[in-house]
Amino acid sequence: MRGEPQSFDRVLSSMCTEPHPVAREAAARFLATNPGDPGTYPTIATLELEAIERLGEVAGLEEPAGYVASGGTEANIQAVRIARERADLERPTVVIPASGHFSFRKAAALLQIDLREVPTDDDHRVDLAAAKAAVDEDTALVVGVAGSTEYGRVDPIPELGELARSVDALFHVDAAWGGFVLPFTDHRWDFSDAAIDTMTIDPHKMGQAAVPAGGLLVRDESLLDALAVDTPYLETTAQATLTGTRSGAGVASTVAALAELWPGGYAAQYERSRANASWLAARLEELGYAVVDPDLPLVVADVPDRAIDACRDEGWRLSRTGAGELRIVCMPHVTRRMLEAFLGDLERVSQSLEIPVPGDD
Ligand code: 0PR
Repeated sequence: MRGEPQSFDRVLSSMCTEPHPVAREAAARFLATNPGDPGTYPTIATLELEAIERLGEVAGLEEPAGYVASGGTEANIQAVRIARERADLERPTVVIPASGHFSFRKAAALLQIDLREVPTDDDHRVDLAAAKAAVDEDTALVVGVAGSTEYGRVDPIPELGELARSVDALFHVDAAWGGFVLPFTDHRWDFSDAAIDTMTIDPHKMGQAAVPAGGLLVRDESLLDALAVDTPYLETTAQATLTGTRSGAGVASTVAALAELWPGGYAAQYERSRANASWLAARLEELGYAVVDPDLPLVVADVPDRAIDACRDEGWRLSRTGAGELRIVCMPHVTRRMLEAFLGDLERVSQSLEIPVPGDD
């Protein structure tokens, strides 16, 4: 075979990153194992219990249950499925901030539930009054986002939990990206802070595990019963995952990364990423761009499309928000030197193409 995986040198758009060396090594070692068949592959099945134990510690959950999913999409779909099964409503609704990840739209299509989208406020967090108006007796699930995909914002999680309780709905927190940085902030986001039933928390994002490693945590093991199907010809009798056969690489690399990095390594990484985000935001402001003040390590700025496209032509991997702004995720592989090189290119292409800075009249 020819071909090499591309390097992360110019990747500023991704929520995945270079796996930590110990995670990479563990993934390779367990590549051919299948935690979907725990009777046949008991070693990886035991490691999965350890992965969930450790994820529970990150998310403030004693006696955690759940599993290592293929990613945040599967974990979110499964959370919606749990709520739908439990609610027993004719046409259940899921109340979700407009900032919710598009995986919930997949869940809605697959599970035939209605999404009721709640607008966000000026700071890109859910509008709580609008959320209150959106819930009713048909609400099976309320979703809160702890680290939103576009702006890295954290919804008022305890308040949303209370709101869900008030209509006897379940409460799901999507901390797919935020879960490995939020423990080092003042945000109230985890199981010890709020009446959370289920959570998505992905080791293959800020957790520095190898893809595919998503995380679904549930407060009470009985919530998984809603997902279980009988498995007559396996040695175990039931399976709660959406996938059947799945690679043990994600499970093993999750355990390896957490054993190596929780909590000190992740805390240090958070500080580095946060400092890079603040620095980048300040530099973009100096250059005259309107910047959305970063909370978690994700920077959004109003940079003209032509400048973004020209930087892309230089090899930079960049993404835009739905509103068209430049969005840069300060993942572990994103260093200060990379950001300096990017800003140098941004200034150069803008000058040579005579692209004006918005608002700089
Ligand atoms: N929940 C949140 C909050 C997410 O940000 C993501 C993925 C998911 C769930 C789904 O996770 P999986 O992809 O593991 O299933 N986040 C973005 C995505 O859709 C990250 C992103 C966005 C990457 C825009 C690049 C980009 O240009 O992949």
